[in-house]
Amino acid sequence: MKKIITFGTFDVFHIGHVNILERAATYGDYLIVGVSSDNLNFKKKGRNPIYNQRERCKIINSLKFVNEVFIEESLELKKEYIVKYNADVLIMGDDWEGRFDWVKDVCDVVYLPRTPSISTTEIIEVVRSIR
Ligand code: C2G
Repeated sequence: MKKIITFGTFDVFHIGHVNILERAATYGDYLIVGVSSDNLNFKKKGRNPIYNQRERCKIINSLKFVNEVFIEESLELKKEYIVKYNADVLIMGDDWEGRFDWVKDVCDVVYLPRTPSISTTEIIEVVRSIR
């Protein structure tokens, strides 16, 4: 069985998130998703997520092409997670192009094109501007 692993915050879940998870699933038989902890999100983006980690995990876990979900506590633990979950391929959006090539000794690494014109940050800005 070929196992795929991917990571993300998946805050304010949107079509770009669905697209990458759906495409990632087609690379193997079993999709594992590391959902960034609230703490890790704060470190990466300088703000707390809108949805907390328990809610974000529940949303991702409810998708029919996702088989397993866990909390990602640190970007540096990527290799440990890949080995622990026995993943054959790491898949990330191409905004991370090259950034995880250092795990190539334990699995294949594939970067997929992002869905254009949508992001959590943009959604938050649009909602903020509505009055
Ligand atoms: N994504 C996408 N298209 C978009 C927006 C996001 O394909 N329009 C992809 C990203 O490239 C990423 C995944 O969806 O692969 C999750 O995106 P984020 O929630 O923004 O994740 P991020 O905070 O980048 O966390 O260990 C890696 C990090 O945890 C990734």
